[in-house]
Amino acid sequence: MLALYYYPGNASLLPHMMLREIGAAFELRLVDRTSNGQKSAEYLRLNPNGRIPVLVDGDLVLFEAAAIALYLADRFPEAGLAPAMGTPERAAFYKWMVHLTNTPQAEYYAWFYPHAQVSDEAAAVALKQAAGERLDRMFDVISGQLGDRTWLLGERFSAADLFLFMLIRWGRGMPRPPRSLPNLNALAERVVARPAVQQALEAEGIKAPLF
Ligand SMILES: N[C@@H](CCC(=O)N[C@@H](CS)C(=O)NCC(=O)O)C(=O)O
Repeated sequence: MLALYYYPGNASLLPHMMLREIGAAFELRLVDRTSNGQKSAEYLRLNPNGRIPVLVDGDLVLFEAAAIALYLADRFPEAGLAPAMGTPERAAFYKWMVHLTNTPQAEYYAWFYPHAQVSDEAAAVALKQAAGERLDRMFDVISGQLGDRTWLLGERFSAADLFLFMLIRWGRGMPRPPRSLPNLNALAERVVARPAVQQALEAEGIKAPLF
C-alpha cells in the first residue's frame, strides 16, 4: 500500500495530485505542522531533513517531492504522466521537473522562510524581497517558454504541469502573483479543471482562492 505524508498545500500536493490522476489506492497521512510534526523523531526516521513530503511504497521510503513525482510517473506508466523514455519529449519533461524543483521551488524557501537563513530582521525583509524579485523573473521566463501552448510539453499533459500549478499557487500572496501572467493563469485554470486535481484539493481542505 502506498502512503503519502502530507500537509495541506505543501510540496506534498504534487504527489497527491499525481496519485489522484493515477487512480491508485493510497493512504494520506497528515504530518501536523502546527505541532512541528515534521521534526518528530518518528517522522525524522522517514525524512531526516524534517521536510514534507515522504512517500512510502512497501519497503521504499522516499523524500523530495520531485523524486517522488518521477518515481510515481515511472511506477504507473499507464497513467501517462511522463513521456516515453529516451524520447525528446522525455528530455523536455526532465528539464522542467529539474528546473521547477531547483529554481523556483528552492527560491520559495527564501520567500517563505527568510528567518531560517538570517536572524536579523532587516536582513530577513531584504532577503524575502530579493527572493520575490527573483521569483518574478523566473515566472516571466517560464511564462515565455509556455507561450500559448496548452501544457509545458505542448499538447501533452504531464506531471510537470501539476508541479507548475503548485508553484503558481504558492505565489498567490506575492506582490505580483504568478497568476497575473496570462499564460500561467490559463495553465492553472486548465489544471484546476481536472477532476483528479479537484479531488486532491478537496481532500486537503484547500478552498478558493486556489492560485
Ligand atoms: N526539496 C524538498 C522541500 C520540502 C519542503 O521544504 N517542504 C516544506 C513544506 S512545502 C516543509 O516541510 N517545511 C517545514 C520545515 O521546513 O520545517 C522537497 O521538494 O520535498
